[in-house]
Amino acid sequence: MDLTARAPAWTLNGPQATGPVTDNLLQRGVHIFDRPVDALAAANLLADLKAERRYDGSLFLSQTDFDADPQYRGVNPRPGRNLLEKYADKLSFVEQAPQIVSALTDLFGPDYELIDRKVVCGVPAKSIPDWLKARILGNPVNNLGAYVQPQFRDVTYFYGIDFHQDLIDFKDREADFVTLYVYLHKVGAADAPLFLLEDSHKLGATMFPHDLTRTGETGWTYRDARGQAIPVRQRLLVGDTGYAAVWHACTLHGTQPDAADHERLSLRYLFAKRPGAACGMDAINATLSGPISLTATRADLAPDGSAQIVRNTVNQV
Ligand SMILES: O=C(O)CCC(=O)C(=O)O
Ligand SMILES: [Fe+2]
Repeated sequence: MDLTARAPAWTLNGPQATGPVTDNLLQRGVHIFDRPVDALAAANLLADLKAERRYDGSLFLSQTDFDADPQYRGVNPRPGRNLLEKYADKLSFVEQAPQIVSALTDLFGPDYELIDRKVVCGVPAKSIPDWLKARILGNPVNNLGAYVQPQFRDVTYFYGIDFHQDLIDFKDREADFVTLYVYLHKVGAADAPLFLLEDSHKLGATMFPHDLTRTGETGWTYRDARGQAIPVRQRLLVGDTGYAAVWHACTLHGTQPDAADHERLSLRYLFAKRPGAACGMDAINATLSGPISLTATRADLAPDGSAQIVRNTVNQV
């Protein structure tokens, strides 16, 4: 990522100075950290997380138990049921890392809010029971929370998720936040890396599933419902232990199902602006050519939370 300091494309009235991270989110929708967070601390946390449980077929309910009472909602980590709560005092390698603090200060000013933090697990194909694989085939969002045993729902488990904006979980909220992702081990092309579409934040908030047409090896055309179309570039987020990236709430990204023979364990944070003085994030949002909030963020779910659209774009790459 080009970190060369250059004059921002906008000006702010007020004392808030912003820098290269705001500039990268404004220009590309993403900032990839040159400097990873402490890899030793990341490996240490990973060892703890692995000692907690096996991230394999033993996570799941039986087909009979699932079908007896399918629950699609309320199956993600939440306060009181979040594995990271147990390891809160081991997270300073991320939360106090100078490059992370400086990036968040660049975007939000010194007073920003942590709105969520959790472990995300990409579950490898071999760990998913056959009945479940058949059932979720082709679904755009394979969050497996509905199918894992209740005591394991303190982590979010994915078997791929189609291109989405993280705003998807926040109807009626402005895109006043960013996602910070940290890899706890080396993530290569086979380890369910994130695919991110650079420049895709520029259309603002749009409804999931998104209108994307491939134009080449890494190129896509992205359309909104208002008749705008822009070219966006696919970037594979691969890197070593401690790799970190931060993206705008409207930046499209997704993952393919985990083809490796092991799980991918990562940290996912959301950080938001606190009410107050204009900050870098406001300057970014002022440049978007679409809304910064939606009254409905997704059209893929039936009223009970199960999938009613079976279609997937990221898996066609
Ligand atoms: O880690 C993944 O597989 C993707 C997760 C993701 O995009 C999310 O949690 O919003
Ligand atoms: Fe996401």
